[in-house]
Amino acid sequence: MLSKIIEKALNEQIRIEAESSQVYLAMASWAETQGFEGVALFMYKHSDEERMHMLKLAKFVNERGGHAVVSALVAPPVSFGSFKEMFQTLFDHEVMVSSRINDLVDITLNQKDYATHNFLQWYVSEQIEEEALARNILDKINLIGDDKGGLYLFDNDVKLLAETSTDLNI
Ligand code: OFO
Repeated sequence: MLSKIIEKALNEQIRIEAESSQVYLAMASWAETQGFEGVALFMYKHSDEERMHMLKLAKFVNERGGHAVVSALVAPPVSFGSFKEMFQTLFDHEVMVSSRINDLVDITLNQKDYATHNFLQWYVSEQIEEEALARNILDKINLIGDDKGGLYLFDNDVKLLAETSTDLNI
């Protein structure tokens, strides 16, 4: 049985994962309107992944006798400036999520809830991969800058990455 403190903290994480899904969906839509099919596909998949992260938490909360709450979400931006800015936003967002997961792990230790602590290890590993991938993409886009030809090739690369990966791990 979950304590009220853990239930509240997990519900907060459910909201964060849902907002992540919305942010990446907005990025996908923006990239699509700019004609960048690969980046759009990557972001659509990323958005689905975040929804999966959210559902995994919701099911865990309910299985352990709590109540997963579906809360109101902050609307994401409509446009993202440039691809460089967009991938920087993505990277910063993932760093923020990692720090929230770490806070959650801390709470489970304080509360001696080892089952939830164990469950959260999946998210800890996931965040290591997500940050690494986001950093990798950001490095590439920093190299390209605003070069149109480079961006075209970058879009193709990202498309390939999104198509070949069943789990983007982001
Ligand atoms: Fe990309 O973060 Fe979920 O966990």
